[in-house]
Formats: sequence, C-alpha cells, structure tokens
Amino acid sequence: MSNERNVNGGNSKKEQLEQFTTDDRNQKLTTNQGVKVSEDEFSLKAGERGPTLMEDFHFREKMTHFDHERIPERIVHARGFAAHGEFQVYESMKEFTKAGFLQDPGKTTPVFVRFSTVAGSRGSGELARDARGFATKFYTEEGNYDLVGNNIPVFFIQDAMKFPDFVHAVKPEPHNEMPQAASAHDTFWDFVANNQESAHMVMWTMSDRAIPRSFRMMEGFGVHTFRFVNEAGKSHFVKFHWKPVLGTHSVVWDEAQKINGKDPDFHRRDLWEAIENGDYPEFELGVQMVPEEDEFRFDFDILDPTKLWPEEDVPVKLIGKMTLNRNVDNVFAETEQVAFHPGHVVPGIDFSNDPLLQGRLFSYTDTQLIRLGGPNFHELPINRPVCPFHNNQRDGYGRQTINRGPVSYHKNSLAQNTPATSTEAEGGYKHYEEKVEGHKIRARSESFKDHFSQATLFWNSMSDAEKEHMIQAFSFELGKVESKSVQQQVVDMFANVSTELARGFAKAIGAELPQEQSNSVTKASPALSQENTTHSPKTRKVAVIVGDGFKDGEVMAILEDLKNEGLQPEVVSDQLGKVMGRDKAELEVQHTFLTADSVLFDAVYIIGGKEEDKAFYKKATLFIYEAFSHYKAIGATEEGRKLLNAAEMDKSPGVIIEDDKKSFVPKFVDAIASHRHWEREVV
Ligand code: HDD
Repeated sequence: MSNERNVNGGNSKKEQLEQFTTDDRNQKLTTNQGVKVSEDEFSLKAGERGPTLMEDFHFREKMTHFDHERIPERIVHARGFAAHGEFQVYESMKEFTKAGFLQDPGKTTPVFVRFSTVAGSRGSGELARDARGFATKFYTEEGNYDLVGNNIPVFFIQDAMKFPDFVHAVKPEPHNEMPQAASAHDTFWDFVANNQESAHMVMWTMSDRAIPRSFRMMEGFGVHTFRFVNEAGKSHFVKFHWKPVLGTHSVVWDEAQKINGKDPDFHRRDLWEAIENGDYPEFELGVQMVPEEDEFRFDFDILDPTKLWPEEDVPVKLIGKMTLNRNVDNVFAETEQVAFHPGHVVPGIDFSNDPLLQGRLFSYTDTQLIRLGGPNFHELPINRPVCPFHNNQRDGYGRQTINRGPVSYHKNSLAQNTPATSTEAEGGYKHYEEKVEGHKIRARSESFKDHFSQATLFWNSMSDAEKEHMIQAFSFELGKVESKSVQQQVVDMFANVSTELARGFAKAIGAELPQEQSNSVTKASPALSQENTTHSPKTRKVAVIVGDGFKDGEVMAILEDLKNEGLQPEVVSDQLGKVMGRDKAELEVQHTFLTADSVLFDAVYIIGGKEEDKAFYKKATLFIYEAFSHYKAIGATEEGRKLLNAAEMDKSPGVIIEDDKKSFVPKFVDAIASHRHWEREVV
C-alpha cells in the first residue's frame, strides 16, 4: 500500500490497482476477520424453529455490511460508465505549457474516463435528452490532472451561484418526483425563460448532440477557458477539446425513447463491448490557444462559459490521442468511487476567472466529502496518484495510510522541516501571477450580457435536417409543459435566436407566433454541424434478418466481407439456434425479434427466408420499416428484396439492393458510413 512506487510508463496505474484487486474464486469463505465460515445459509438459532441468536457474528457482519452497501448518488451525473486507457502527446507542447505529460511523445500517461448523463438518477435510461459528462483523470508523474468536461462546449449559466437553482429546475419536480431524466417539464423551461443566459446551451441540448449514438462518437469539451503556462511563465488562454476518431454521431429522438425501453444500458453496453472486442475507442485531444495579450480580441468575453471560440476563428490544434483499452474490474470500486475535480491541476495548467469555473473549484471536494464519507477519498485505489504524495494531513474516517513518526506539522525541526516544499524549478505548483484589482461586488460583467448571438450562430450552422430535429425537440419538450405562460415565454425568448425556429415550434404547441425579428447574426461555424464530421463504418452494428430455408447465394461471403470492413453483423431471426440455407449454409442466430429491436442496430441486411413463412415476414417487415423510418442504411440480396419492394422502400436513398457481392458490399458499407439518410422521405 505504499505510495512510494515508481512511475512506470502507461501501466503504472494498472499495477497500482492490482495491489488492491482480489479474486474470490477458489478461495475459502471467511468473515471479514478472516475466520473460516462453516455454514452460510442458516442463521444461528435456539432450536430448529427457534429465534435467531445475537451471538451469530457471521450473520450480523454479513447483514450489517449489506445494510450499508449504498452510498449517496452524485447530485448530478449520477448515471455514468467508465473505462481505463492511455494518453500520448503527438509532439512536445513545451512552447505553451510545462505540464510534464504534454512534453514527450514517447511517454504514455494512464487515464480513467467516466461518461455520464447529467439529470437522471443512477438507474435511469442512458438515452435521455441531456448533456453528457466526459471526465478524464490523467495519472501523471506530477500528480493527477482532471479534465472534467461535457460533450457540449458551453453551459446553462454564467455564475456558479446559480448552479443549485439550475439543477433544482432540471431534476424531477420535488412534489411528485417526475419526470425522471428529462428536461421536458415546467420547472426546467420556466428556468430557461427566466434565466436567458441559458439560450445557447439550450440550443445544444435541443440539438442532436444531446442524444449521442455512442460515448465513442461524441466530442468532449473542457468548457471553461483555462490557462497553459510555460517554463518562462508565459500564459496562453486555452480551451480543451476531445475529438472522437469515429466522428460525432447521434440517434434520432424517436429511437432514443425506444432504446431507453429496449436497452436502458445501451451506451455502457456499447462502450463495454467495443473494449472487450478490441475496438478501442480513440479520442484526439485538441486545444484552442489564445495568447494572453489577445484576451479582448473577440466580440464576446472569453471568460463567459456560455460562449465558444468558433473553430474557424481559433483553430483546434490536435496535440495527442487517448485510447480506452481496459474495462473496469468492479463498477462500484472504480466508476462509482472515482472523484473528479476541475481543481486537480498540474504545473503548466491553471485557471481563468470564469465565475462558473471558480465556483466549481469549491463544489467538487465538498460533494466528495458527503458522497465518499470523509476527507480520505484520495486514498481510494482509483483516486490515488501514481506519484508519491506526502503531507501533514492526518486521520479522518477510513484512513488507510499509516504515517510513521511524531511530526505532522509544518514548520518543524524534529523532521528537518520535512515533508519539504518545492521550488518552482523542483516542480512546485506556482499559481499564475495574474494582476487582479477591483471592488468587492456581487455583479456580472456587462461583457457577459449578450445571450443570443452565439445561439443564432449555432442555429445558422445546422444542416436542414439538424434544424428540423431541433424544431421537433422544442415541440416535444414544450408540448410536455403544462403552463401556457411558460410555453409562450420560451417562444418569445427563442424568437431572439431565430424566428424560423421559434415559429416552427410555436405552431406545434399552439402558442402565439412571434413577430419577425431582425437578427443581425449571419455568421455560421461549419465545425458545429455533425454533417461535417468524420464518417466511418467501423464497429457499426448490422442486423442480419434471415429465416430458415434462406437462399444461400453469396450470403456467407458477404457477411465475411462486412466483418472485414470492421462492421458487426449479428443475426436476427424468429428463434434462437441455427438457420439453414437451401444449399446447406448455416448461420447461428444471436437475437430473436423478441430480444432485439431495430433501434439497437445501425443498419439492416435482409437475406429473407422461406416464402411461405408468413410469421417471419411479418416480424421482419416491422423491424425493417422501423429502421427505414430512422433513416438507417438497408441492404438486401436475393429474396430479401421482396420485403423492400412490398413496402415500397426499394428506390429510397440508403437502400441497397444487389445480388452480386462485388457491387453490393462497397455500396452498402458506404451507406452505413453515411450514418443516416436524411434525404429519405419517411411516410
Ligand atoms: Fe459539474 C459532477 C461537468 C458545472 C458541481 N460535473 C460533474 C461531472 C462532470 C461535470 C463531467 C461528473 C464527474 C464524474 O463522472 O464523477 N460540471 C461539469 C461541467 C460544468 C459543470 C462541464 C460546466 C462547465 N458542476 C458545475 C458547477 C457546479 C458543479 C457550476 C457547482 C458549482 N459537478 C458538480 C458536483 C458534481 C459534478 C455537484 C456531482 C458529483 C461530483 O461533482 O463529483 O460537485
């Protein structure tokens, strides 16, 4: 348990965790005191039919531990899932920061990443319309660095003072605790309308970004402006980005709601399976940097967390890559007990005066004290740095370190004034010496007052399909709001962003249409549209619809080709077991129409079955139609085509029908890589 271990490349955290890991298989059952247990089914009783005895220490210990198994869930980001990985920088960032883990491309830094939804409780469905947490702990040789971000680059509020208000408004309403994991209710929208700084973030949460296809296919953002500081003490303002190598992709809202029922664990299952299959999720770390002297160069305040830096104005420099390559051994011990904190920084990374960030710097330690039960949560295996740590902090609940010696104060002579402080040259953290002057006031800077320009920039940047999804999202959410007044306030508020948008949903909810407003913002940022992201077929799941007695043709070779393209074909039929082709090809069935659903797949490949099997064709038709209505790629060979002809889907974009493997496979793979075919008319 010593914390004196040497840092040893990318596996230092893994090795450290192994010291705390145990495997109970093939062991004798004992009490926590190590006493071997002879009987684990019956409590100790006075007579076979008599009362249980107090002296049954085994029963009492087992039951007491069970009674205390739960800890408070996180007040926000309660539902999350995490994985281990590694980070490597592409080239030295010495010019901008002295952070040790950003100097040497040869060095690997262990990381632990927890993805989460924000509003729902621990057991809620993962496809909620919500921001996603994207929290990364870098176990560096200079201490832990936490980048505690979201998949959205801006936030609802500008000052941490308002965080409890915002969270109260979005959480289930207190009188009846409804709705779970949803912002589609009165208090959230009442908050929005009466705290109009939320406009920009609400545009993002009403966009496709709030319903990601996968944790592996979403961007991450540090949100706030931070600082890089180099060896010479020169500072750059910096925004952090994570760019998923597979591109940024989302599901559609109807699908999201259905996935929540069919597989509420959809996102964690996706991450878990990708790692188990060796398809390690990868994210590139990007930075936008602005020299200190350019602080006032923009038409917004760079300290305002409701603003982003358009990538076309300040390019994102990709500086390294993170690969998630190991699932946790135990969700409670690792994912649940991990404690992130934006204040965990290392030399070379510093804060800005963003008032939201400043408030966060207080909140995270405070919340861990109650959630993890005391001040020693840094000693939990998942939270321990991989470098040595020494100080005069002592005692408290659950203390594990056994500190030798009588001295636990600074300064001292009895221990030669150790543990000793470090100079900057020795790696001591030195806060950036920013000059600050002002009166003590409770106020917000005038420069934070424009709430709509970037909301409009976001709207202008969306493709037609993305705009339509947003109008639908507002219509859905406000359609669930009971207060007519709140509905109207929201319509009037978003008329400041775009009349087209506000009118679009005002109509759907029966509110008064706003007057045409002249909005002077015409700028767009193409980087904000998911249409412009990377498109890849890799790891996409294809439902292979096949029944007994199918026509073999080139089916087996096609399935092999799809696998070679990195796709994951999985056979769906009306019962488990095997289906046989007419020419004796054989396929193992992984799912039935009962256990699977089209919403759990990215695409469908229809092979078909015996023509007279009416029940099979009925279920297959429903499955395919749903995939079609969610704009997914659909492929058919041989008799599969009949289903598409019958449903008149055969001429639609993204529907590929060919018998010849050579022309079918590349076209189908392309159609899947496109992600969705929005140009398709869905009837
Ligand atoms: Fe926060 C958790 C991200 C604003 C207070 N936050 C939490 C987590 C993430 C974020 C990813 C989950 C960490 C994990 O997986 O364990 N929070 C953000 C971002 C914000 C933000 C990107 C805005 C830019 N948060 C924010 C404010 C406050 C908090 C303004 C309070 C002043 N956040 C918390 C918290 C949580 C938390 C209550 C709950 C559990 C935890 O900290 O460990 O302290």
